Amino acid sequence: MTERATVPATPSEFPLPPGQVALVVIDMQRDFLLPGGFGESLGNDVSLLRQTIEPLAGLIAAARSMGVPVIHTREGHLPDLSDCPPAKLNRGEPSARIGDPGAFGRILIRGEYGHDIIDELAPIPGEVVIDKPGKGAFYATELSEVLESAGITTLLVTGVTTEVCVHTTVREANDRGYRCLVVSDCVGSYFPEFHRVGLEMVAAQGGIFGWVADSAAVVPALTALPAGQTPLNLTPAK
Ligand code: C5J
Repeated sequence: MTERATVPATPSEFPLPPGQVALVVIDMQRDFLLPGGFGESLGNDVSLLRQTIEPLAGLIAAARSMGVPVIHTREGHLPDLSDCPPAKLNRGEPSARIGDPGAFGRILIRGEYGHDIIDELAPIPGEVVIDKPGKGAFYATELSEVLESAGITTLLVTGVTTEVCVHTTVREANDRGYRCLVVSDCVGSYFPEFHRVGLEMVAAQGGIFGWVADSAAVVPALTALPAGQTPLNLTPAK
């Protein structure tokens, strides 16, 4: 490992141990990001999420070029909604609920066009895609087994939204012993204030949940890793 395989981060430097790093891309799905989709139908400004696409595409490219595994997640439910608790399905009074018909198919239902990842960040063959019914990527998924089988200890966490699925996943990962760095320009929220505070919460108190740095700091450290060090025994998507 060279000196550059350490990310200058808040609240302290974040080393990238060769062979132990994965890039996690959370819920970059059409339902959340496409103009005219579910997210926008709830009154949200999707451009706040879409500004993550370009830096995240660059980060994913850097990870792929170094053999660092890229793990994608999708929030969504089975067509019969048997994995969607009533407390999630019925809360609030949104104009459209999970499972209702939307502009891109049934909202947040596995197999629908809107549930899948946006074209710009589509997984490539061999990359793991974790389908999750909750906000956190560890709850009711195979993520723990995937990471353990590959010897991953360190997560670069990206995606949407900062204060919901990114935060929940970082908290779950932190409790499971993973070191998490949240890449600030590669996570996004419909609420700028929640985004800002969400990032601050991760790194506060000496890094209570993890570390924060932008992609301009992460990419040089990633590309300083020895190429191809990461074990390739990740379980691909079902
Ligand atoms: C939300 C997510 N916000 N991926 N999902 O409902 O953060």
